[in-house]
Amino acid sequence: MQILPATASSHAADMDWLFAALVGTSGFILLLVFGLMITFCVRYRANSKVERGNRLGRTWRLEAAWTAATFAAFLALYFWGADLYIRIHRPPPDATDVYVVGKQWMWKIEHAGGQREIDSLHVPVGRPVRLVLTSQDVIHDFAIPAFRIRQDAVPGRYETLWFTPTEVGEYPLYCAEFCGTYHARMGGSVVVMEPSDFQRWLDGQGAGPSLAQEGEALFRQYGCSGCHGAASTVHAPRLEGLFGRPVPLEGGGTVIADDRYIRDSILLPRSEIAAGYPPVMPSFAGQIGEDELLKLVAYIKSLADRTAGNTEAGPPAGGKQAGPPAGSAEKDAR
Ligand code: HEC
Ligand SMILES: [Cu+2]
Repeated sequence: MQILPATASSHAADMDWLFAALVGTSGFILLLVFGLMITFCVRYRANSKVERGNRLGRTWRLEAAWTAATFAAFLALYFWGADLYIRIHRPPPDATDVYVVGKQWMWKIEHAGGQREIDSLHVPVGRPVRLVLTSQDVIHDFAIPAFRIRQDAVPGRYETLWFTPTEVGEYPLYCAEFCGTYHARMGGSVVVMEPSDFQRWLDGQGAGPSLAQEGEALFRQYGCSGCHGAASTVHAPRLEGLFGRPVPLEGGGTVIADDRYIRDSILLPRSEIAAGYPPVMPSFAGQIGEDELLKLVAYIKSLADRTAGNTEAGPPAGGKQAGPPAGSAEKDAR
C-alpha cells in the first residue's frame, strides 16, 4: 500500500524527512504523555496500596530538563522547516520561468515563449522551473503533491517558488484552497517530459509571439512608451536595464526591481516613487488584467540586459528570452 504520493521533485525527499520528523516527535511526546497519564491513573487509583505521603519531592531538575528538551526539539523542527521553506522560495538563477494565474475555476499557465495551457503544466525533467503565481479573483492554492509543493495564489501579489522535476510522468495538480462552487473540479495534471520531448512539445504549440513580445505591444497600447520611450518629453525613468537592479526611492531606501516592484509600479505607482522623478505616473489598477500584467513584466524583464542610450544593441548574446528587436519601443514612441 502506498501512503505517500509519488516523489517526483528535488524537494520531495527533504519534505518527507521533515514530515517524518514532525510526526515522529509529536507521536513520541503524545505517547509519553498519555503513557504516563494512564500509568499514574492505574497506580494511584482509589484503594491501591502505594505510598502517598511525602509529595514534595525535589523534582525541579527533572522539570527543567524535560521542559528544555522539548523546547529544544520543537525549536529544531522550526528551524528545519523554516530553512526548507526559504529554499523552496529561492529559485536558482538558471530556472525557467512559468507564469500561473488562478481563476475561478481553472489554472491558466503561460511559458516564457508565449505557449499557453489551461489546467495542465508541461515541464522538462531535471531542469529547475520557477513558478510565478497570482490570482485573478479569489485566493487559490497551487498544489502538486508529487512535488511536495503548494503555494497560495493571492490576488494582487506575486508568489514565487521553484522545483526540479526528477521523474518523467504525469502527476495530479490541485487547487488546495476552497475558492467557490467548482473548487473541487479545479485542477489538472503536470506532465514531466524528457528535455527533447519538451522542446518538441513547445515547438508544437504554434509559434505565437513570446510573452515579452506581447508585453511590448501592450506597452505601446497603454501609452507607457509615451512616457518611458526615448522620444518622450516626460521626465520618466528608462526601463532598460531596470530588472534585478536596486532602485533608490524618493524619501530614502532602495528596493530591488523584481516582479513585485514592477507590478506595484504599474498598479500602485504612488507607493514607491523612483528617486528624482515626479510622481506623475497614473495608476493602471482596474485597467490591466493579471494576464496582461504578466506580459508587461516579462517585457520589462527582457530589457534587463540593455542600456538606455544604446539603441543599436541587439538582444543579449546567448539570452534565452526571445525579446523584441532592440529600439522598436523607441521607434513607436510618440
Ligand atoms: C504619464 C507618464 C507615464 C506613463 C503613461 C507611464 N509611466 Fe511608468 N513612470 C512614470 C514616472 C514619472 C515614473 C517615475 C516615478 C515613479 O516611480 O512613479 C515611472 C515609473 C515606472 C516604473 C518604475 C521605474 C523605476 O526606474 O523604478 C515602472 C516599472 C513603470 N513606470 C512602468 C510603466 C508601465 C508598464 C506603464 C504602462 C502601463 C507606465 N509605466 C506608464 C511615468 C509614466
Ligand atoms: Cu481555486
